[in-house]
Amino acid sequence: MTIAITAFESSPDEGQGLARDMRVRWALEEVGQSYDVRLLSFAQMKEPAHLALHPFGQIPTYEEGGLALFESGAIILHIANRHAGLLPEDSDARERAVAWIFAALNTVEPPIVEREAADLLERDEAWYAARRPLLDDRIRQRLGQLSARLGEAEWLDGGFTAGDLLMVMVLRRLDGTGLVEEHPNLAAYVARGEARPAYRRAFADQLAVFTRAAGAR
Ligand SMILES: N[C@@H](CCC(=O)N[C@@H](CS)C(=O)NCC(=O)O)C(=O)O
Repeated sequence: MTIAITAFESSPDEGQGLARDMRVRWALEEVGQSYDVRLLSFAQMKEPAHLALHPFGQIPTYEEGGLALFESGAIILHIANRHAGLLPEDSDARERAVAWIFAALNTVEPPIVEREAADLLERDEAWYAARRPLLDDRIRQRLGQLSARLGEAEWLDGGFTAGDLLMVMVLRRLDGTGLVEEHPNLAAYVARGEARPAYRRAFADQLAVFTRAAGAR
């Protein structure tokens, strides 16, 4: 059955692979599923046709036959449940991998997104300069805890799972901040994720979209 996902027509990250379609692309590459990509402008994302798929008018979405999903976590979990390669066979290990999916999205990503939102929307506020270090500290606390848990292991719990895929993508949001590099084991963990052939294919595909859009301007 054909899989179709949505992505930015022209990503604000300029091809850095930080938009959340990258997670879905990577997961599909890991499990060897081909997919089509429907590119959307910001205006199209807020139109009724897309809002029917995604109540918040965002990307990514995922369509497969009669199934339409939104939320990158739900999409990754669906792909991981449907295809071998992203969740362990052992049922306890599988549940722990799901816990890491939630940890990435629910515990590690929120303070990172909060910092991004502050930089984007609050720079001109009088309290921005005072608040910013607090946001960094919240991220540092999570990174310290994550680093302690990862230790010298290659992945978070045994072999590579969907939990690692999402955690690497969440940590990548900190590219250029130096925060991940404060923990060499986390920096190496992200580099291991980025070195996976499936990651590289997904990254190249999303970059090609941006390059084409930039060339057409
Ligand atoms: N929690 C959602 C977040 C989706 C999200 O924030 N998507 C961004 C792109 S990465 C978006 O569509 N932004 C445009 C907008 O919100 O108008 C998920 O994980 O899928």
